[in-house]
Amino acid sequence: MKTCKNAEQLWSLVESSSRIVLVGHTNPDGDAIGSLSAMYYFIRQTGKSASLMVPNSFPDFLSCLNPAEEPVLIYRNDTDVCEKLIADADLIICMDMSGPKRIDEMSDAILKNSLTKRILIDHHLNPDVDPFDTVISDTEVSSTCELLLSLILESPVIDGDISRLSLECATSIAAGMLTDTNNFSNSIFPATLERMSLLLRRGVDRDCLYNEIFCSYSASRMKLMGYLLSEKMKIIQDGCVAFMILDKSEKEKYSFRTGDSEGFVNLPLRIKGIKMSALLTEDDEFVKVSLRSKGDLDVNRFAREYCNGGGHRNASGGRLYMNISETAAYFTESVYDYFKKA
Ligand SMILES: [Mn+2]
Repeated sequence: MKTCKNAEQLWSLVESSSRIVLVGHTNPDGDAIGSLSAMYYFIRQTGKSASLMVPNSFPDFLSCLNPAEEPVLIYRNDTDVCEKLIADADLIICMDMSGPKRIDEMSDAILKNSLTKRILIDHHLNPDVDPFDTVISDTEVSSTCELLLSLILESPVIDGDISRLSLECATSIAAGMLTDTNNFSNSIFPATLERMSLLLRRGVDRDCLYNEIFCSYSASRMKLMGYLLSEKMKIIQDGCVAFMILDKSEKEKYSFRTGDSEGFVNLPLRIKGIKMSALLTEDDEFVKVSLRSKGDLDVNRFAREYCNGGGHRNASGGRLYMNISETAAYFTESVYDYFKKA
């Protein structure tokens, strides 16, 4: 069995490697950037270094996590540099993704060199284990950052003593936990708050991190949120499902930047009776679908069956390859079909 829960294998691979590349998923979120920077700071503490990269750019509010001495490379902007680092790597660690599908055009480069060892560290359901030599997968954690903390605590360098962890590493881990749980309102497991407590004891400034991440939006982003809720939110399926569609002209009108729609999909879940919420956003080659649900309603299954995607039971995503004008009818029909089968 390739899947292992113990950290020993991971840290011995890191120890025996010298050219390490850390990879995060497309449209990087706080958990992706947080786990990259946390792993970087930890590896640096062991006297080594690593290169960090993601397929496309990440929102400004995550810049506070970006290591100044080894900034995260953007594959789409720096393809040649990234390709060379990947080709020369002896260890590639992919984090916060269920498989290479989540890194789009970068996956070819990652999978090309069969001599390179590949590790996956992730918390999503049904990881694609085949392309990896080692898979560390745990779905009973809030985030990849939380899983990474448990692994780091088991490393010989830290050996269970949180005071040995650098503050930068602790802060990056806390950022991933803060964002994936939407400020501790979902995906909380019994160990999640204990691990967060450790990070606070280590000196993480949660208030500062909260302000950096949740209170640094632009005015146009707030106006877009108001517009979507008042003009675009549709409620269907007898008041159980809400969805909003954001098209390109609206993105332009509200000077949309990467990350601006972060959190929008959660808002309709605050309405009594709403069990499922979706945000459909027009992108260049597809329509991006974000899905959230409450309780037993499984949007992972919905994403797999109707949206070419997947994720978690209460938080999933996918892509629709159709014109944005067709998506409202398609989504409504899919919801109807899904509820009929359930
Ligand atoms: Mn995550």
